[in-house]
Amino acid sequence: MKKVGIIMGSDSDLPVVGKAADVLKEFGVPYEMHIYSAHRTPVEARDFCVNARANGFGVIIAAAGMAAHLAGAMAAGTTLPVIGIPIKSAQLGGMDALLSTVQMPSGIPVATVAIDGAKNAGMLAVEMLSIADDALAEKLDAYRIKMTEEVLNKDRKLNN
Ligand code: RP5
Repeated sequence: MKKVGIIMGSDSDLPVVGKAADVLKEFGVPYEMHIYSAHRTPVEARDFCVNARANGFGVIIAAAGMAAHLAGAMAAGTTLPVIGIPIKSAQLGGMDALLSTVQMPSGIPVATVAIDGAKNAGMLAVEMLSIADDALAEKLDAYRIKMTEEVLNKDRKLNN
């Protein structure tokens, strides 16, 4: 199976970004995590995305806060799908990173999830890999069924 690359701009992003890794673990999807910044380590960030496909990656998740160029920089260096996670900042609450991540010029897409939306980034990566992996697609079906049952159980309890 292809790996997922999880790249974050700073170790301060890890408490949020770890939730994407938790999803990948739950679905048995291999991944690598790195701290590469578009601003502080541009050479390493570029090297990662340029070689990602040859190194066995199928999807890249890129998380950054503030002037968040990381996901866009990743997307510029690969034709693999890139999922962007805008990270909440103390100053602007994540709107800064959301706009920096989502407003990509046409031709270089970043599939942007919600501010701090690391769990959905992990889910989306699994869904992307499931296109070529029937066993993974079955796991996703089972996950949906379980989620539905959990909600309906809560609904039943509400009126009892
Ligand atoms: C971004 O700047 C990082 O992704 C992080 O969200 C933010 C702040 O980084 P630190 O100053 O905490 O390292 O590049």
